[in-house]
Amino acid sequence: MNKNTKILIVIILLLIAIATTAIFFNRDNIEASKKLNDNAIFVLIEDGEERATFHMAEIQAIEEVDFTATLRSSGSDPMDHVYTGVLLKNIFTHANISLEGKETVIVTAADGYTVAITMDKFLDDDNVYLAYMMDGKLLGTKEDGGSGPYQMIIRKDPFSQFWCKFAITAEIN
Ligand SMILES: Nc1nc2c(c(=O)[nH]1)N[C@H]1C(S)=C(S)[C@@H](COP(=O)(O)O)O[C@H]1N2
Ligand SMILES: [Mo]
Repeated sequence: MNKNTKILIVIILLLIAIATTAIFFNRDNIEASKKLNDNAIFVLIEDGEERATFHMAEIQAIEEVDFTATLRSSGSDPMDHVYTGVLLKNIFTHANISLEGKETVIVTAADGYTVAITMDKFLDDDNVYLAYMMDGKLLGTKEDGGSGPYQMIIRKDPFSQFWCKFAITAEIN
């Protein structure tokens, strides 16, 4: 074997090693994001105090509904989608948190985004949802280009900035 052939073989072996490592890391990533979805918790806060945490399965067990809403994402035309989720107020009720005499609900996201919801909207029977699926697919995380695992949707709101992607907590005051 001449010197050039040896160098070529070393380079090829290195490339194979790099590719293999990349595949392994990617597989880890896929598993990690799946876990993140399954383990995704949503926290309820009342007057500054953490009152309850829910996993996705627990939220799904409350009262899962399908509803349509118009997604207004920047850079694309408004699009109707079927979302799957639970009325946000039902999650509070499920945690035995009273909705009476309260003034606002504030939803906070993993990226620091917050949305305040007035009580009249919040108490509506078909408006403020915590969704985890769109068109039958999990919303996914910010890391994999999704808008979840949870997204707060105000379906009657014409202003898309009042929806909250990557929602992690809701505080009632
Ligand atoms: N967590 C989070 N939610 C968010 C935002 C955001 O930056 N972070 N942007 C809002 C705005 S301004 C819009 S128009 C809608 C749609 O965002 P998109 O254009 O990124 O799809 O999400 C809203 N919810
Ligand atoms: Mo926006």
